[in-house]
Amino acid sequence: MALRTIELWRGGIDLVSPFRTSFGTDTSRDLLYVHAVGDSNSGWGECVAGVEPNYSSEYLENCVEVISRFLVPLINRDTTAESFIKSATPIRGNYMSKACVEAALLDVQLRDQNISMAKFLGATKSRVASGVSVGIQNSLDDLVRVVGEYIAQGYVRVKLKIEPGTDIELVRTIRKEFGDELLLQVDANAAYTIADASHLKQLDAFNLLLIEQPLPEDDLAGHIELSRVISTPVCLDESVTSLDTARGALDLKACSVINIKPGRVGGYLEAKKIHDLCLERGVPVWCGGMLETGIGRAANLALAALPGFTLPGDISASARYFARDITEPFVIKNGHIDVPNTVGIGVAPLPEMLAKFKKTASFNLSA
Ligand code: NPQ
Ligand code: MG
Repeated sequence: MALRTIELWRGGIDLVSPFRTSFGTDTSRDLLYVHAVGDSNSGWGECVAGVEPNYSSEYLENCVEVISRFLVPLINRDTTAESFIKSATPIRGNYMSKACVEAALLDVQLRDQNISMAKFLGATKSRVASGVSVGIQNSLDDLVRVVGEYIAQGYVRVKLKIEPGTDIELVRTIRKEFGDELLLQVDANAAYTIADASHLKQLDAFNLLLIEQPLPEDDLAGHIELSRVISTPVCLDESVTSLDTARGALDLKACSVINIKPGRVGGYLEAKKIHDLCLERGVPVWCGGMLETGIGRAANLALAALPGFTLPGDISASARYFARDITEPFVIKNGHIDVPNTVGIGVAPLPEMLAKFKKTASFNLSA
């Protein structure tokens, strides 16, 4: 069961509503998929990079370049996800590029082996609790309405995007409107500095599950200091790019919770290692989201079904982001989403949706 070809597919899907964070506003999702075609099966991986380098330094066009010039040449007909990741060690950074190639290779090899991604990773759950990430709105009234709609749809946890100037009042309003029982957390996407520590300490009054990535990605010392000053648990997202950075952040007490995103850490194999470390240490983790379509969402569900994922994550229903997903849509039922249990990631692009995408590159593999 050998590989034959690596294809790159590009396209885009409009979002059902604009998604605003401290770093920008998105109205559509530009997409890059890696399609690994083998003798008997094929697999898909979704790149989580955005068009601009604002969530992190990675961006979509750069991923196309890195995958084409540096990662595809590492792949031959016998390459596996594991051998690929090992051979890609000399390529520094570029986590999102590595992750989507690895995901496509994993999907095809698990299909060849006739096992599901969930089983391969060690899943212990058949469905996962679903949380929702709510963008910055134009007014508090809009925010209350939007959060109310998501709660009515069954989301079991709400994450509010915050930035300087729209933070404490916003949390106070949502607590007042929806009560103390609501599982609530905030995400700053690195919009503050350690000089804001006493300001952020006001959040301690609202019994939040956590504050996610308050300070810049590289400011480990700042997160250590902030963790000492505030009682709200600090969770890292952008700062955690590998098992090593995860271990360092925990050893130094820069955070007490980790948001695991396979794309951000270079793949599902690395994501599982971070999960295993956190499980061993009793550190809660949850699975983040990058506005994935069904391809990335399916694989994330398999990961989030591991036992250490004790907090509800950002894996929402397809309809949270897209009127039509590229796969069969993932739906929320009683606050949960089913984990795919058929071979590989369990889903593939629908032909009528893929028809709107373009195959932009095709690389034939040698022996
Ligand atoms: C986060 N995701 O947890 C990210 C941020 C994010 C669901 O809040 C294009 C590419 C748009 C990546 C928007 C959620 C994005 C993006 C937001 C990542 O920090
Ligand atoms: Mg985040």
